[in-house]
Amino acid sequence: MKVIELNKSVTSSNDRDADALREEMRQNGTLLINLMSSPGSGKTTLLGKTVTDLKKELKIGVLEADIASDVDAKTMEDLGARSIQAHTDGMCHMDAGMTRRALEAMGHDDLDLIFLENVGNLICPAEFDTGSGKNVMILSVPEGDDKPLKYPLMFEQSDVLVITKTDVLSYFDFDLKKCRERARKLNPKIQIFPVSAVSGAGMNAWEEWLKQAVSSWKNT
Ligand SMILES: Nc1nc2c(ncn2[C@@H]2O[C@H](COP(=O)(O)OP(=O)(O)OP(=O)(O)O)[C@@H](O)[C@H]2O)c(=O)[nH]1
Ligand SMILES: [Mg+2]
Repeated sequence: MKVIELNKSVTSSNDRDADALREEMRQNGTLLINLMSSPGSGKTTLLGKTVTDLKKELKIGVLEADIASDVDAKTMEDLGARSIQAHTDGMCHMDAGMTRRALEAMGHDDLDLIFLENVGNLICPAEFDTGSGKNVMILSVPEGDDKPLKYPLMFEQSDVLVITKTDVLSYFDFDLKKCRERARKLNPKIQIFPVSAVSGAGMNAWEEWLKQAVSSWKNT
């Protein structure tokens, strides 16, 4: 298992670095997806199911960013994705320079799709462009339907909202309709996929969106 220790990028313009990385990934035909959410919302579980379902059709890599440990990268490798664990030196987000270094250490030229599992929290990752082609956020049912009100930037920055753990909806007062309305008020273009990575409900629509996104990324 490869582990890379990253520290804060020293360049002055993260936005410029992010644009340059995005352009290179576009030239290479590799879609980088920045996956953001709270700790424990279900990123690794969703990715595990997604990799298992799509690995015959797409070459997939996963960059796992955490403050410590390598458990998530090990899980991904066991499921058949190329993976690297990036340690962020205590930082609560990935920036474009850190993402580039992790990509280079993993090796990515032959991949169709790469997920960056960002550090778990709903604040800092939304503030730093990683150079990804798409931003995807996860909100899980136990976290509550009020999160768009509390963390608006994350919802504004995301192309897709995956609402996960829908298999436990009946145990919580999570209002799917209210959550959709709150997210769309902040970001009218956001695409929303309710799923359960455990029962598999809704996974098909999310995976179809991914395949479509990879194909349009290659053809633009
Ligand atoms: N019921 C249910 N549990 C889920 C689902 N997805 C994930 N879980 C559980 O939620 C817990 C956390 O899942 P992870 O996938 O590790 O979450 P994560 O976002 O990767 O966590 P960090 O990397 O620590 O931020 C685990 O116990 C999973 O089994 C789901 O769709 N339904
Ligand atoms: Mg994880």
